[in-house]
Amino acid sequence: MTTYITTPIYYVNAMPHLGHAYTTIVADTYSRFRRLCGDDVRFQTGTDEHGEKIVQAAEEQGCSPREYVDRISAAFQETWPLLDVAPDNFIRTTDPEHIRVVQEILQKVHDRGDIYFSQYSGHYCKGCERFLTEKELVDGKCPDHLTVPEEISEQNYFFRMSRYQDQLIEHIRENPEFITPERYRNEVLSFLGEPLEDLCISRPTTRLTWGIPLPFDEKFVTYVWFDALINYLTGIGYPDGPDFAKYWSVAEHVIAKDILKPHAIYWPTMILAMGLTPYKRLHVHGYWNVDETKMSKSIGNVIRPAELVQEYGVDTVRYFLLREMSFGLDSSFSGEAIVGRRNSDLANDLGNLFSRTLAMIGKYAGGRVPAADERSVTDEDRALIDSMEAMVSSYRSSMDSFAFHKGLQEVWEVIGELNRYIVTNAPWELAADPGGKKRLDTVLYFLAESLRLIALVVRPVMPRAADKMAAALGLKEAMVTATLATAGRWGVLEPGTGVTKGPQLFPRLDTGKKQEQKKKSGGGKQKKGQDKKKEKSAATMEGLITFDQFGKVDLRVAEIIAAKKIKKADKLLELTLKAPEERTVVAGIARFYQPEELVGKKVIIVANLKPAKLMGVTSQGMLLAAKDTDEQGQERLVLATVAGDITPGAKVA
Ligand code: ME8
Repeated sequence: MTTYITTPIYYVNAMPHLGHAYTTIVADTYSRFRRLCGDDVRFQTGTDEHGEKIVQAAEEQGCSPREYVDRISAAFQETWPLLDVAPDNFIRTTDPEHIRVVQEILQKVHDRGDIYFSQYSGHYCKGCERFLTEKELVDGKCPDHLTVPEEISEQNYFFRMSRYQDQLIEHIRENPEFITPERYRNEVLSFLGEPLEDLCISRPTTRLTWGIPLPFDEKFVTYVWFDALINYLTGIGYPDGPDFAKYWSVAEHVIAKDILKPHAIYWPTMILAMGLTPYKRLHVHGYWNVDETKMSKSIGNVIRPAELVQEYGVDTVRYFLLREMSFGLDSSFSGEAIVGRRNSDLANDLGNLFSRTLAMIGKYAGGRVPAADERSVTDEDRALIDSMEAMVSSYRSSMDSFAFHKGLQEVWEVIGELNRYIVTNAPWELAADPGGKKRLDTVLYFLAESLRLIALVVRPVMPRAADKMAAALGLKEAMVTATLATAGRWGVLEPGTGVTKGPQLFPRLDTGKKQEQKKKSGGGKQKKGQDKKKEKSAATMEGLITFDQFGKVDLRVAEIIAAKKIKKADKLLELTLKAPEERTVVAGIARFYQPEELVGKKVIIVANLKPAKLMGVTSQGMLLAAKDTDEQGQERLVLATVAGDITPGAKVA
């Protein structure tokens, strides 16, 4: 299979920021994922360098447009390697080859009768670099830039977009995946419910010279969109290069919602007018805000990718952005949120699982992955294989449909299962038991093989962590570069493979220190209200939680109405609770309570815990209990119960 994935080409009137970084990391992750699936992939990004905004920005900097675009384009090109973003092509709209192709296409569309000359007057928004329709204005202003558009009347060239309206509607209807997520497809279809106006595609040279001259009238230059969108063709050698034939039919574009209309309406109609078939898929994501506030230079809360990487490390930044944002919806960035994900998902869940497993293989198996003993494989082990294989398959479909957050969530669910697997199997107890060797070997093999699969699937998101994991697990080069089809199944890791306990994958970030550093480095550009927010989050970081955070835990009284042992798990009991609806909870209390003594007890449960599978049983909550050791060093556990007349389901607060 073949994949062609692109980002927008970014305007050089601003330096790279968090929003640019997100889109480009998404495209990079997707390209790595498709390579993992064995595809021949081409990934393109670049810079958009013509237009009034650029001339203005250059004037403000006191340099020529040429000097200015070279400088900012270089800043974009230097940023991507810092984020481990590796495009195959970086295109600039000032490249001579691009200029030649734009002129060739303009001529072709003109010759076909789809470009005409006409008088025009309308509301021109400088920020959008286009005329806005009456309907788009909100209180007479551009809704995106909150400025009153200029009334301009001039003669210009127009693209006969209206001619392709019906064809476009049909194409969108026949191809449900053409624009995703669905909400954006619906938005476009609803816009197309009204007659389309033709698109003004030129500026007179009396008003703008920093653009591509129209081949049929030198007194005009192209309007930015007719120039910029064509980059997706130029970059693959339109019209007759071999790469064009190979990649155009599979083109996929990633953008944010701000440029939906140009990509979902102008671009496909332009393509139809050229006699080509439209791109394959358009993936539209939401906007990143910062601390719930719009990112803006005047507020001083613009997040720079290079600083992020320096502070948190590239893998953490990539993981955070993809895990935190539900693709398609807006999301908010905060230092607290990224540190939270780093410490809980990466350091606690994945990092600890990895270091504990390697340490145990070192201690109990001489640093070599032992072979699993067929006869000591339990139902729990078989359930684990099923979970791992199910994870690989759902990860694959989530990543393919750009639900990165979901793909990662699925991976982290099995990481949670593996951490529980260590607890229920207690390898240290097996090691202390003279007859426990075979079971111990089996448990260690299952852990190592699961980690190999996890290293494989996290690779597109965190290439560096995946490399470290592969090296520590002693994987050979061929295993590291293998595709999902060959390496994404159970049982590939060879017993006897030597493992090494390298440095920690994700050391915990000392949150207190980070806050301190921030204060020292004068990260105080925020508004006053935001400073307050920061103070609040500092309190959270030092181990205190806010009332709101506590309020998120739904504690309830539950009555135990049935209890039974779970086969082959001597520490677990399966409980049926009334709270007030019936639910099942698996509790690690079998060593402390007999099932029959539990029925009728009113306990306290965490009712809104994400369900988790334990030994094949889905547990929907957690019981509260107190634990300590008696004088002989024996562990004790007592459930938190409530006395008195209270209905099951009552809230504990
Ligand atoms: O529109 N959150 O360039 P541009 C998420 N040159 N993504 C964001 C974002 C935010 N807050 N801010 C920006 C242009 N982006 C044209 C494109 S393409 C043929 C021409 C990202 O520099 C997002 O991908 O304004 C958005 O679509 C893009 O930057 C806009 O970049």
